[in-house]
Amino acid sequence: MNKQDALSIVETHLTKKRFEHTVRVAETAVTLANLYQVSAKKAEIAAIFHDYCKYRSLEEMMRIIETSYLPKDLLLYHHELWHGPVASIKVEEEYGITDEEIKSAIYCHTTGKAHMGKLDLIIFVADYIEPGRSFPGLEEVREMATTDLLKTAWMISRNTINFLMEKKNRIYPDTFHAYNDLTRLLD
Ligand code: DGI
Ligand code: FE
Ligand code: FE
Ligand code: FE
Repeated sequence: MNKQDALSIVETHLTKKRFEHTVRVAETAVTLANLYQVSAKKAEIAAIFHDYCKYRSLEEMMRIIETSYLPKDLLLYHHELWHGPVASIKVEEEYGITDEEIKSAIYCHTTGKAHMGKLDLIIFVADYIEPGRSFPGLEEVREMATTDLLKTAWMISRNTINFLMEKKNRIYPDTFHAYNDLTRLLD
């Protein structure tokens, strides 16, 4: 699938703001892909579809989790965690995207997971640092992204867990798995 077709597809499913975020994530992902020697084409497609299912109804997402191979424990956690895994199924069903690296990067973009591959890391990082975002501590993460992809993902993982704990939110196991695995790799 080419970039224009992919953008036209997702645009109809997203709000204007979310679509603009998607375009910026795609640009950021391509930059990171070139910097860290990953296929820019794959990074672009994964980025364009990463939030494809962000605005699906809870009923539809729930049904897809229940009737697919997705882990059922997702249903025990916040519905914000569902749109990545659900999109990884939908892009294959609806657009024949079977590339496991692309599907994986879409799947884990919100939480991360253990043993993330380079494309997973790039989408995880691009979603967090895209130029439209602004919050305390982000500049430090953006700077790290120019030199060390693993350390950057580690910082994001740590920041996300700190943020969620501060808000007394529950934390999905993959979020911890990402942090633990990245910490081990940095040791
Ligand atoms: O879809 P986006 O808004 O672009 O970004 P995203 O899919 O990365 O979602 C980010 C949100 O997800 C952010 O507010 C933190 C939250 N999140 C990440 N891991 C967990 C989580 N929320 C809960 N409750 N539990 C988690 O483990
Ligand atoms: Fe998302
Ligand atoms: Fe994210
Ligand atoms: Fe996003």
